[in-house]
Amino acid sequence: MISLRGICRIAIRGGLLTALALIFFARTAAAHVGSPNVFYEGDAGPYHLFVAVAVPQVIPGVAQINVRARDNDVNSISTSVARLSGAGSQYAPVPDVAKRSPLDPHQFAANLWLMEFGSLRVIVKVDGAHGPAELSVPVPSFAQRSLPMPRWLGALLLALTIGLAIGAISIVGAAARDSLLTPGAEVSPEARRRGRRAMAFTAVVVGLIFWGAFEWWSVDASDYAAIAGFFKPPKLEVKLVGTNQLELQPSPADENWNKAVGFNRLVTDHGHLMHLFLLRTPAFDRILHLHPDLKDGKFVESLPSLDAGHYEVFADVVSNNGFPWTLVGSIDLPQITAKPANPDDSGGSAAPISTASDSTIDVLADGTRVTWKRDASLRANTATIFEFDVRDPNGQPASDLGLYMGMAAHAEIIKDDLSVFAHIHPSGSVPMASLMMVNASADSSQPSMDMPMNMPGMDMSNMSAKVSPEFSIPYGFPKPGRYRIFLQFKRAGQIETASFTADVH
Ligand SMILES: [Cu+2]
Repeated sequence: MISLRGICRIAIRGGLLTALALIFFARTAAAHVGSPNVFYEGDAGPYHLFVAVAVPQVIPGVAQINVRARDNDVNSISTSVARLSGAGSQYAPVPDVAKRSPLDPHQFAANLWLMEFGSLRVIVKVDGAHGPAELSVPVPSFAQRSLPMPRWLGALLLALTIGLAIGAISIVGAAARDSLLTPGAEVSPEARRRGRRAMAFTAVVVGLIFWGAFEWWSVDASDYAAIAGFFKPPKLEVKLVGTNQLELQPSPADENWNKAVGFNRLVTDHGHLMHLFLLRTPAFDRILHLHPDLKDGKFVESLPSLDAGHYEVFADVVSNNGFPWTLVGSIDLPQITAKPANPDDSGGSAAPISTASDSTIDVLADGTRVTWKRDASLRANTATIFEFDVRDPNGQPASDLGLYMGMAAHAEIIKDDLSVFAHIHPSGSVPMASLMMVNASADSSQPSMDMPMNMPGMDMSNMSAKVSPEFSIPYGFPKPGRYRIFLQFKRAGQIETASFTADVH
């Protein structure tokens, strides 16, 4: 037999499953760890924009949108939010006009309420010298945590609730006792008994209502926590088989993730089903960027040469609805000597992060000189465009840069306590798959499988295209602390890995 509490839970859980299904089947997210904000650089028609979206920690919540126009041709910007795809995605509300900064006329700011979980897009409408234009930035809307109720608010609500209960009971009691009395008449013992019976009955009803409400509250709170938990990075089981075979499986503990996503509904991103990063800790002095193959439900990779040690593992995958995830795990590995299994596999080394100092120049083994042109002081929660410059051993701008997996560069950003891992590109933190979806849905005349070719740093139609020796990557560090940045690019057909250390305030 199912108890009342059971029925209550089943009803509400049913709602949760529907909510999860909606979130899952109509959304994209940031494939990162601890770095939920969205950074995007791209074009709204003739206008070149840099968009940063600071997402709220809880939903509903307010997202802060900052738009920076590169040129002097923008008169006004307005923003609104809509679903990325599916029902309602074409019906954006009336846009809010973004405020132009009085200090910097290129800068516009707006606040937008994100009311629902799921895959949303922020629509940026531009008006300026070349007429109106717009662009959509995919924004994942999901709870990162449950906000605790402040004690004072809980106490206040409890006091108000008790007051309401006493009021309800006494009103019903007085009505039952006195309402049939003629004015001025004495209350009979019979009427008093009737009043007390009504009060007792009302107390039971009020008690049941409160019990139901508290039950609802706690189920709702635990389900909210479950939704927040659903979006935590799934755990990865990593083991070494034989001399250099690495096997990766999602942890069975992440039951919901395995059911909703798993390894059998993935699509390729930059031509690979998985982008696997191995980082040697605690020194952060070795990084491997590998591309395992899916075989019999597991990802397998023949490891290339590497130095023994403890490695943290970050695995980026994208599910077939465009939803990107980063799975996390770790493994102790012995010294391995072997050839790379895949031409896109790469690796690099750096000085231990503890002894390194804030650095902006890295000279690689072959003399390639990489400069990170940045402010002397980096601030957390500040959207920035990181500019890089690659020079050959003679100090000349490198003329032989090519695309590495379709991009001018790939950057991996990891905080020294491993609480942040982000894998970003010149177009920003938005995953390619999401960008393709948003572009396809924004222009319904375009078949959804069409790949937009106008993304900065990306041109899949010509993999041997020349790349400028100066390129930029938009990002904002999510919190203060020490970070290691690995920058990967292709020079003269070789994949190079530069490294930097950044102290963020
Ligand atoms: Cu990449």
